[in-house]
Amino acid sequence: MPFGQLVIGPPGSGKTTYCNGVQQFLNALGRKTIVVNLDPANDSMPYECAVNVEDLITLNDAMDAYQLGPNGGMVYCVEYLEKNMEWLLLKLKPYADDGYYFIFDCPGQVELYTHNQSIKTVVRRLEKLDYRLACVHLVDSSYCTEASRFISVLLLSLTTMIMLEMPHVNVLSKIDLLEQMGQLDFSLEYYTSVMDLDYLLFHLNEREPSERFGQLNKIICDLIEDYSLVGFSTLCITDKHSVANLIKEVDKANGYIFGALSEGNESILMSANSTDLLSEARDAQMRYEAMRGSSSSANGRPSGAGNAPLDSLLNGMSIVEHFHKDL
Ligand SMILES: Nc1nc2c(ncn2[C@@H]2O[C@H](COP(=O)(O)OP(=O)(O)OP(=O)(O)O)[C@@H](O)[C@H]2O)c(=O)[nH]1
Ligand SMILES: [Mg+2]
Repeated sequence: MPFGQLVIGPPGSGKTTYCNGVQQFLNALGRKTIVVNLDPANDSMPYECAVNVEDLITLNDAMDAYQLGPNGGMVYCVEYLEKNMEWLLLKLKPYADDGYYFIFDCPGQVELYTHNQSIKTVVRRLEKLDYRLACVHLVDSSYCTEASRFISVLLLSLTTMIMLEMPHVNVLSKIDLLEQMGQLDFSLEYYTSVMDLDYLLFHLNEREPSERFGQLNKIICDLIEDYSLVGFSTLCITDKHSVANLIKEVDKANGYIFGALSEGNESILMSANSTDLLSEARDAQMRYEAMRGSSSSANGRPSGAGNAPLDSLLNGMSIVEHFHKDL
C-alpha cells in the first residue's frame, strides 16, 4: 500500500523547497522516498525527480500549441494529465511496488484546487489504487501580518479542504521569516489554532473600517468558524524540529504511522515522542522570539543579520547537511 503527500499551496509558498527538504530528511531516516513533479512549469528542481510531468507535457508546449497565456496553459496541462492518467500510473508503479514513499510537488495556481476538478480526479484515481495520500497545503506565514490577508488564507484553506476531500495538513511556511515581520497582532498560537475570529475582525475593523465590507468579513469569519476545519502547523525548512514535527502530523493524516507497520517504521518512534499542535506552535514561537531577540539591535528593531534568505541560511549545504550541523 503506497503512502505519500500531495504538496500544494499558492505560488512561491515553498512547495518545491519543502519537497526537497522532506525527501532528504526521510531518506536520511531510512524511508525510501521519491519526489514526483506534477508542476509542468517547474524550471528549477533542487531534487532528483523520479517522475516528471514535463516528460508528458510542459507549460510552454501548451502555451505555444494553443496560443494560451500562463494560467490557461496550466489548466490545459493538468487537464491533459488527467486524460493521460495511465501514463502517470505506469511511471509510479515500479516505485509503488518497491515500497517507496511519494511526495508530489504540485503547481501553485490556486484555482486548480478551488475550482478545477483535474487534480481532484487524479487523486481519486490514485486512491482507488490504494495510494494513501495526505494533502500538505503550504501558505506563506507572512499572511499572518495583516488580518485581511489572514482571513483570505483561511477561506482559501477551507475551500481547498472541501474541494479536495482528502486528509489535509495546512502549514504556515517560512516561519523563520517571522522575525523580520515585526510584532504580530496575536501570538503565533492564535493563528495556528484559528481561535475566536472576533478578535481578528475587531483589528480589521479598527484598521480598515468599512461599512460595506465589515458585514462581509463577519460572514466569512462565521463561515470559517462554523466549519471548524482549518488549523495550521508551522514550518521552517532549515529547522529539523520543525520538519520532524510536520512529518509526524502528515504521517498521522495519511495513516503511514498505522498502515506501514513494518519493522523499523521510524514514524512510530517519532510519534512516541509526539507533541500536539498547540505545543508545537508555542515551541516555534519561542524559538523565533529568541531569534528575534538575538538579532535585534539596541533600539529593538531587527538588524540585518537575522534577515538572511534561505540560500544564505544554508550556506551552500544541502538541507539535511544543515540538520546534521546542529547534532
Ligand atoms: N526563509 C525561508 N525561505 C524559504 C523557505 N521555504 C522556501 N523558501 C524560499 O521561498 C522561495 C520560493 O520557494 P519555492 O520552493 O520555489 O516555492 P514554490 O511554492 O515551489 O513556488 P512555485 O512552484 O513557483 O509555486 C525560494 O526562494 C525559497 O528559497 C523557508 O522555510 N524559509
Ligand atoms: Mg515549485
